[in-house]
Amino acid sequence: MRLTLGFHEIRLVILLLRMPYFCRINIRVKYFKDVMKYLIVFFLLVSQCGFASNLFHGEDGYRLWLKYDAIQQSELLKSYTELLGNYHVYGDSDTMQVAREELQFALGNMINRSRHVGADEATLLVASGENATQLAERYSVNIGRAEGEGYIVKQVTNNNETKIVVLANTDAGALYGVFRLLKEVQLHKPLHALNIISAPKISLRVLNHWDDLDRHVERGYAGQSIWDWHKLPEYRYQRYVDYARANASVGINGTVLNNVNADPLILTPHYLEKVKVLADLFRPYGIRVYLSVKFSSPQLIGNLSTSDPIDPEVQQWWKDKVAEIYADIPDFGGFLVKANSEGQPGPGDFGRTHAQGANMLAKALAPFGGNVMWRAFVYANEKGEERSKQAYSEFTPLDGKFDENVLVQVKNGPIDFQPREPFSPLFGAMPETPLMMEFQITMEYLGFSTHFVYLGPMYEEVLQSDTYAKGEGSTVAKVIDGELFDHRISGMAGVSNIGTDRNWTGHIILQSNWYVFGRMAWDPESKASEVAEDWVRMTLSNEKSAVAAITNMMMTSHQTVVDVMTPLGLHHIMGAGHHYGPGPWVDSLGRDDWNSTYYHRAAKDGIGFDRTPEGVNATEQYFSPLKELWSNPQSTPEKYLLWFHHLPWDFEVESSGRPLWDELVYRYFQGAEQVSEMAAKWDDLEGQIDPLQFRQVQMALDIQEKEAIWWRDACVLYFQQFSERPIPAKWFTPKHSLAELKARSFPHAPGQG
Ligand code: BDP
Repeated sequence: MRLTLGFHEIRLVILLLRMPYFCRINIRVKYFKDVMKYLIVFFLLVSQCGFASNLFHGEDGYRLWLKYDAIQQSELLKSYTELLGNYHVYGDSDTMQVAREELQFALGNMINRSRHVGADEATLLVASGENATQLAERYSVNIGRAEGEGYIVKQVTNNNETKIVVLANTDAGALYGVFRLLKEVQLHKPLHALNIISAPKISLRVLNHWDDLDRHVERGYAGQSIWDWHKLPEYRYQRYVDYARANASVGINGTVLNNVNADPLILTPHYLEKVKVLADLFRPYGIRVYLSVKFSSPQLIGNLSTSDPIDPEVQQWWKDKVAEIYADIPDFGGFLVKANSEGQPGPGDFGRTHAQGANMLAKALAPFGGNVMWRAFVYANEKGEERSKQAYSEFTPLDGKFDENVLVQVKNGPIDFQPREPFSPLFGAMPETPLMMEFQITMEYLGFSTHFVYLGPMYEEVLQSDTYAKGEGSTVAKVIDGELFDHRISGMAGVSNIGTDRNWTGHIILQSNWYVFGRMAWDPESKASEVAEDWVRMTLSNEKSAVAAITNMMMTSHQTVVDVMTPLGLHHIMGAGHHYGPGPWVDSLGRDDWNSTYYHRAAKDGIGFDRTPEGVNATEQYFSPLKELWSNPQSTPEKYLLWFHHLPWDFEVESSGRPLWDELVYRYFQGAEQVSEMAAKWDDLEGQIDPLQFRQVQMALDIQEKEAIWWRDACVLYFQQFSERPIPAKWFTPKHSLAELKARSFPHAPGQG
């Protein structure tokens, strides 16, 4: 236990010591001091036992970035009250109704005035469709630019009257516009020059919940699944609605409720009745519900003898099932499918291709406007092909063979959500198929939910990577938003980090990953730093110095976790199964491609995976000039060095001039140092943010510091067996022995598969 003296504690101690003066009582000073000493010790103990938060104001994080705290600055308050205090929301659809409710709630909190009045009296007008078109004419606004779910938020003047208008073509667009306006207020932005036009660049912006029907969350570290299947359909938590509000506030418009390792029962009437309730609750917020389905469902719950996609009975079974779903959920989004991957059934079991499997489902969904999101996360040890190459080999021949309403969902990297990977070579290589991005928001490979990691920079790095598919500038962002190959539908999925923890994500900072996912799905050109700043200002503090300090910490936190775990392009060396902690020694799992030794290839002659033409030739899957650049260690970015190359221990690392071994040790040393620095910087924030949030992050940083040293020692000592070189003493001396670290076991680590 670390004894932390916050400024509240110090203030109280001083107060206690000065009591005789305040009380002006005549007691013997010596006796008084003794009593005070006991009181102080008692107080400190209580405060360190976690009760202190009860004594002070504590923000538990439930409100996420929608805190809507009261505006204190009088000038701002005056202008907001003048322009926003009286509003009118046109229309009475459920969506316009929730837009009205959100305004009422938010403005009531922020400016203490919130009145829905007649359109003439109102200074804030919110409208969609025909109403918006009329207002646009009256105020000379070009609404055409707010396409689809887009919106315009603008200050307008007509006959000397100044108003704020939120205009959209659709109801969902108007709701997004309302959230955007509320964001401006939360950020304390002036309204006078307000002129925002925004429309999503990606059509399907979807969370993937890896939630099981028993409420276990695969790779979830924030409590149980928020879907209480057992109590549905009757029992509807307020949390369901707050979940929808949070998603709508960042433009997320879809949610896949259940795990990709799907339980076939989700398609039975018993569960569909529950799914319908969630769909009804989310609909007003512009959110469509999707389900993960098991490919063998016709056999498992339909009593058929096969699930072969070309079997007419199987096709009919899916058609009937889809019709049954749409009868209750008319805006059902469609299916997400993990097939022939990690033991899941798929069309391959019947000698059919992924396209045949996907198209069978697509044909059932098409009449209702539903989509299939077919995952490209496939690999099989038996294939004998190196794992990073398999998805490309299997899917590129199918380009052009998928039905119109199929999207192929591709993880950002070619292996599996590692702290850092080069982008998957599939991006750019399937011009005829809409490829959907799949990012991991949850913290499986990134320190579970105790590490301070903001993923914005990682998402940005991937999205801004140039695939060169159509020459320079063919970024991953342009592939997935449909621009590069002119696709009608586009998508981005994020594997959710949400659970029943009061603060939703287990660690307050990790709320930012849900937030940035939404922002980047809306606009994949977003800047991670700007998004981080917005999030900090709405969630933690609006004070300049705190905003700068926290944003800086967030922006470096991803590189830190890479240095802590897998620097220089190392990957997949986590503990077996649960992926908790280091496990570079893992070499005895059922399949080669689950073992750490398969990936790092450390030996006396060096370390790293030769994926060049001299090795497994994975570089050939990339377009020129990447395939040439990445085949040569001198022209490979250092961050991918050991991903693509097996290099001798004395290979000179260009940026530092150090031999590879020294550089590796240095990176691990630096990773642990960076975490300590982060902890120190966080300590400096005491008193600047809410005490409860401050303490929670501080305690998590204690864990992260301990684990960074664990990673450092484990990896350096393990690899040293091969390098046979010393650990430069100027950096550190390991705290643990390799034998002790290898003996650690964590049978109850959370989030297991
Ligand atoms: C891996 C996870 C596993 C998932 C799998 C997937 O460890 O739990 O089922 O990805 O994406 O990273 O299907």
